Amino acid sequence: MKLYIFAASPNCRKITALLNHLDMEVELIELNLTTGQHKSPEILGLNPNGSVPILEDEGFSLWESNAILQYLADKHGDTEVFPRDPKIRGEIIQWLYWQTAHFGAAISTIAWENFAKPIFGLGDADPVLVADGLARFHKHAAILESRLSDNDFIMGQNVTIADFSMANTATVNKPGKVPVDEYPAIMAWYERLDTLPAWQKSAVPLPA
Ligand SMILES: N[C@@H](CCC(=O)N[C@@H](CS)C(=O)NCC(=O)O)C(=O)O
Repeated sequence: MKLYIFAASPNCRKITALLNHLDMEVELIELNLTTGQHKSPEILGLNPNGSVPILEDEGFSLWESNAILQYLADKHGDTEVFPRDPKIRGEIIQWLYWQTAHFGAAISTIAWENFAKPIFGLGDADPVLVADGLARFHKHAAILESRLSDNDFIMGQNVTIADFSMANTATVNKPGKVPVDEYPAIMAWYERLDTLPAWQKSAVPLPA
């Protein structure tokens, strides 16, 4: 299997953390997003969005980081990170959708405006977009905070792909001025994740 990534990307971190956790080997192919390598005809042939991560497995290509998490966990077998039990599995999938649609989307807006835009030479943060991202962030962070107040990880005592997905912006939160530090249970969960070697190893310094 080949995995196309930009190692500092939060959506790629989800996948590398899972690969480390399950001790799975893939060929990593690093694309430089700052020079547009992800928009080449070859990459667009694998993913018409021209974004990473992309997984390639014997002629089959898969994009969307949360789909890749599920595929890799399933290829590995019945594991605690994505068990076959329909109720547990259904709830993990619920959190994955919620990450894409709500929590992750709000953080993406804030961090893109405050941190990534200048790196890509796209100008200053738009205060209207930042305010919108912050409103959505606080609404959804309160839900995650409540969930994590009684649980070590999103699904209880065990780390699952929902955690690797939801925590993906950990290195971006501070430079992106995402106010996660207003949520103590979320902060404690980030610290708990940081004790896992697979998660630690997936942290890559951000481009300046
Ligand atoms: N929803 C997608 C988002 C993928 C995405 O936006 N990836 C970013 C890196 S974190 C990217 O490749 N951006 C470059 C672009 O879209 O041109 C996923 O979860 O995989």
